[in-house]
Amino acid sequence: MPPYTIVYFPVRGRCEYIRMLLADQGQTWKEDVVTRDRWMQGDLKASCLFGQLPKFTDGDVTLYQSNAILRHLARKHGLYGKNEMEATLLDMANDGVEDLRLKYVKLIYQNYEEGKEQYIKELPTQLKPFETLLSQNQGGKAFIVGDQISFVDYNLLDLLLIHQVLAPGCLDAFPLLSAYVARLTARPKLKAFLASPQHTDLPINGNGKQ
Ligand code: 6SG
Repeated sequence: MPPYTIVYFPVRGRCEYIRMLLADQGQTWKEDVVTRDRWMQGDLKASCLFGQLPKFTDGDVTLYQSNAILRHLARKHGLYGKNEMEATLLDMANDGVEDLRLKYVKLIYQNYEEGKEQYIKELPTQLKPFETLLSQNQGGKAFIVGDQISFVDYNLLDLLLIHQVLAPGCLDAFPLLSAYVARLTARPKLKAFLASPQHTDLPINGNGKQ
């Protein structure tokens, strides 16, 4: 029995960066898929700390909030930098990823038809900081911070992959980000996960938009 369980809707959504971390780290986990009908019954929602999914269990411990789950796994699996300074920079980078993810989620769930064009127009300004961060670390040839993979790399990779679906070619003007995506997605375990039905069969979002 794997120690980890992901309780979530049948989407990539706010679990795909957690799944990518687990898959790349050679971990197994159980999926407890919550259908719309199940969620609408209300009892599960009422039992969740913030009334939302994902819910994550690690043995006896139950966690909520996808970024907290990601950080928990980072601490357990040595993915939180090699010193305090790197951990600080990782926190900064992850908050940047979260800021753009929130804009993306707002577009997808609240403003897709009216907002997509403007969103794509402003996307280079939103992506630039990550190109800058990469450029400041070993000329962009490594990871987002330091010389080993971290939880932020999985979160940022997911963010970049979903934006390539929304706006194909959006990374073309960013050579370091383009090479970073190619490099990370070529990691054998991550590559196998991204090619598996576990990833490809799930929609990115819960409303069919992408
Ligand atoms: C939505 O926002 O899938 N959780 C979402 N929605 C259901 O009743 N800060 C935290 C974090 O963990 C954000 C959690 C996140 O990082 S994820 C949630 O629980 C609620 O609030 C996106 C997603 N959406 C699918 C979905 C949810 C509501 C409508 C579509 C599934 C289908 C119908 C109900 C459930 Fe549905």
